[in-house]
Amino acid sequence: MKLIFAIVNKDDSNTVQSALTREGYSATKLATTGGFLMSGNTTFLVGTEDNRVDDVIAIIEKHSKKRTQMVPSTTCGDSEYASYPVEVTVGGATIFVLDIERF
Ligand code: 2BA
Repeated sequence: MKLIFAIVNKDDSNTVQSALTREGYSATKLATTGGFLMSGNTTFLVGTEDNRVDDVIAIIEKHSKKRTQMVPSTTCGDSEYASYPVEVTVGGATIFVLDIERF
């Protein structure tokens, strides 16, 4: 059995949650905050059988959009060009898959 951690944009979270539920997966949704942008995102915990991990990832991928966001360059530690915002691409989803010892 595996535990999937999936960090998605909060604007996609309801769509991802509905799709996982519709396909029969149990999921827990946590309100989280990205360390870089310091803005809200959503983390899903999904426990499932090994042979269903790819299906879960495909569902999450399908409903998680890529976005670009402007951030002050000071966030990147660049003091020389501090006044210039830089563009970062966020998402679709950041996913970790862990082995479950016991459920
Ligand atoms: P944030 O930490 O707020 O990062 C948002 C986006 O900012 C990232 O998108 C990436 O494009 C950019 N970014 C992050 N750290 C950066 C840095 N040191 N220099 C330049 N740009 C940087 P994603 O990669 O799609 O990540 C989205 C969110 O997923 C992150 O939000 C964080 O909450 C989580 N995440 C990403 N990688 C992670 C990791 N290795 N461990 C734990 N959480 C992670």
